[in-house]
Amino acid sequence: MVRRRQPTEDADRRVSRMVTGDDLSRHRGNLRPRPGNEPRFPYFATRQKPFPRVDSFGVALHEMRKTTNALEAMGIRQAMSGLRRSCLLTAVLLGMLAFLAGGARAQPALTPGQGATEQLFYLVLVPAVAIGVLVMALVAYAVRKFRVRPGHTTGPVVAKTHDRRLETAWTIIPAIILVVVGVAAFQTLVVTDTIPQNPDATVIVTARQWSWSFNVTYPNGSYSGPQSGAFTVKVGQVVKLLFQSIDVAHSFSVSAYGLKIDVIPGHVNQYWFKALVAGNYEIHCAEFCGLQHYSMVATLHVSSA
Ligand SMILES: [Cu+2]
Repeated sequence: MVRRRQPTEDADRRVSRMVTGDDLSRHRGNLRPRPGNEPRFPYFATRQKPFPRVDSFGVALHEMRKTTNALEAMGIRQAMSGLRRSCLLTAVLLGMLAFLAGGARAQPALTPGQGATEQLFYLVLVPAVAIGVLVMALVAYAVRKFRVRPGHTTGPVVAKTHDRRLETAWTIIPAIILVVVGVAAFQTLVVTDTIPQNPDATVIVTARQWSWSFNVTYPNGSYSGPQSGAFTVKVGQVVKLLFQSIDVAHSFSVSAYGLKIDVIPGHVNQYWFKALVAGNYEIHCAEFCGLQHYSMVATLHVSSA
């Protein structure tokens, strides 16, 4: 008895001949190897169970199996390729993000240090999100394009494993990004951590369980304090801060300024700020220092000059 080929098998062969050599998806997944059609790479021959040969929605199986390359080989062009669609989506998301970042930056800086810190934050955030979105889009594209499809039995004739230009690009571009971020981070540190030599006011901040007190001294020798729970400076004054603790470790934090520095017993830390906008700013302790740590708050009053 002569076994007749099933019509669907003929369709398989016809379609797989139409798929061009650079389509990696052909070696993902196997049907049961038929004589003369054994997979060239045994590694990919693990699947023994055939894929279900259903004819869903009245569409012939070989019609469902056409890849992008097969469509191109037949002279049919899609309106937009998957990669182009991914790039467009990435561009739209980046535009939205840049818009949001621009809105957030529209507020004026409260101190030079806060402005520099926020600038660095967005300089890192925007490219990081862009790279994340790009990687996710490429993964989604690759998952979709190279997914397992029935009838894909052999790999490309010449498998591509190296691309010198691509590898050079993905080495040099991250190196440039790291250098830019590193330089920007040091520039920010110069702004935030350079303690001024001739401040307009020096504030000795004393921390104890569980309150803050402040002694403000001026270059002409006058002073105010000690005041508990609040102190006042003027807009534009360069203020030097000296921190001491009389018991345990605390941390002086003005979150609106992005300013936080540890207050350690036996060691005087220094910091500085220059208020640019009048207002009242909350000071709180940012190091757990005992049961009433939560109540260790104070207020910085900035009066207009
Ligand atoms: Cu504390």
